[in-house]
Amino acid sequence: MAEQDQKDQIILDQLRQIEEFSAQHPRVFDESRGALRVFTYGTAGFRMHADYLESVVYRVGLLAALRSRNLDGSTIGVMITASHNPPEDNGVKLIDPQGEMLEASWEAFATKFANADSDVDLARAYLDLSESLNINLEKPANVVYARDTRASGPALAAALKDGLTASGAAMTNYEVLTTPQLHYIVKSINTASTPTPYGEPNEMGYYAKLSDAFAAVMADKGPAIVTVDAANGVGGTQLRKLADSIDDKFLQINIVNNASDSPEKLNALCGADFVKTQQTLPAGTEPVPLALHASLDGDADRIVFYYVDQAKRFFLLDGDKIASLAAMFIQELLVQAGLQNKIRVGVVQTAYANGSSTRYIQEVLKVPVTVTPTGVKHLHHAAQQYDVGVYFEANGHGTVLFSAAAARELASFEAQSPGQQSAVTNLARLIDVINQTVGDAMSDLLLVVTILAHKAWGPADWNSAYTDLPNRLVRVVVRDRFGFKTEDAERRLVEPVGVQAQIDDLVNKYKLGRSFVRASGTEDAVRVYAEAETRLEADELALKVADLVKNY
Ligand code: 16G
Ligand code: MG
Repeated sequence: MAEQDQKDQIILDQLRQIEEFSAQHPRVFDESRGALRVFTYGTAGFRMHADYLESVVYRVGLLAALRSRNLDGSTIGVMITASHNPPEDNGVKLIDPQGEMLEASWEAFATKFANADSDVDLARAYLDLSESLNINLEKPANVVYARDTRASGPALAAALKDGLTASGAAMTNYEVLTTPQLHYIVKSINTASTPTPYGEPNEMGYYAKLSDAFAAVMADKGPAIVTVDAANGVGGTQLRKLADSIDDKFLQINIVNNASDSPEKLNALCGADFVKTQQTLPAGTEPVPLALHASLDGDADRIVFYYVDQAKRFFLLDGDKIASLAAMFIQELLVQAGLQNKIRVGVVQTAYANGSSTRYIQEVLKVPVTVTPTGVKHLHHAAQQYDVGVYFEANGHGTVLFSAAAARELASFEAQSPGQQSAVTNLARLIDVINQTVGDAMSDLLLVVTILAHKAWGPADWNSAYTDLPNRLVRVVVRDRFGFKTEDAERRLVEPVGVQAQIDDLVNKYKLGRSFVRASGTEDAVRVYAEAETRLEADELALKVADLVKNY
């Protein structure tokens, strides 16, 4: 066969296989709408009831293969999880080569593939995308994947495997992992043959990297003691493995809600989302006063901390508190090293950050704050603008990014005193304690514990830095949430026209009042956030604004 014919044959084979396998993973008919269900790749990929997902996951496999080929065969990750959603849901998201979220321009391609009407249309969309981006379909494609502990996971992973097989991708199934572990593995694979490999590209390498750095930065401190609610998800088993690789003299972890083999219990009355939204203890905990507690979400990329005082009152230490603690500690070390003018720290938050945290970071720590729209990818990119970018959503999703230049500066720094030396050494070790690819509950746990140990602080000392303003979040079902358009990092409504002026009038009536409305990216509703000086006023403001928007 002539070379051109051979090429054509490879492409034709792929298209034929894509159609054949697609017939085994048909789109589900939505009885309630009397039409095929429509999908959108949102802030966290595709996420919905698992019954609808099989065709979507199959098609994500095709897209992952193209994404890899488009990036010269770099390894792409696919994670099957629905995070904090109920057990019957599932979801799927793509991970780019450096462990980052899928590049935004590809989200539309994912949506297009998921909504192709027929098997033939799907193969056509695949060919069209490869032609429009000049993707050579004969080139190798490499994809790795994993899933959380949901009952629907194995069947969806099988559908993904079919998508990868049909498109001729090489694949590795990492079975059950946390989302951040897969991000770590993707980055480690893609940096393996560079001068700065991120880590051993496997699960054991992940534990080794974190535990080595943690042992080094703890040095003569410890043991830290913490009780962790694992949401009955993947985080519990993985955290146990991490804890087993850390000496007891540094850290002792007690895990509760660790029934990952009972997937129907996932996130039920427990986990980071429950604790944050209900502002209360998870089921299955009887805290000792002033002891440190934490909750993970279903895929262990979020964490919140809390404790009770002597009177058994509950105190939440959420993402804003973590960001404040991390920024404070890193800034202190930089000052101690005399590097505060060379390495600039910044914090990235969303509109949901408590106003007290923003004031504390800007006015007390004198650290700049950037506000971005909701969704990790926005915060992550903004954090990359700083030498050290601390980013956290209030819900506990976040991490700290050290720029390559900052890491080099620390590595080559010549200390003039033992104090300077210890500050720089600790900063350099912190880089490896922190998962640089994405927010990671396990790595954030080590970060917080390290800082508390160095400060000799308990959770109440940490909490005393500032007092949260009372706040209230209300979910409002509206006729058309897409009619709500925002500007200024979601803090102001542009549409429906005129509503923002009315919100302003309400807000002005309350001391320290603040409120905003945005369409949810994961549910068919809008969310109203309000804060004010007292609990009563925060509740009242939230309800008034909710009342205002419910008619749109
Ligand atoms: C997604 C986002 C999360 C955000 C949440 C907001 C990622 C990985 N996850 O879960 O960061 O807080 O959406 O949900 O970006 P909402 O749009 O329904 O308020
Ligand atoms: Mg999550």
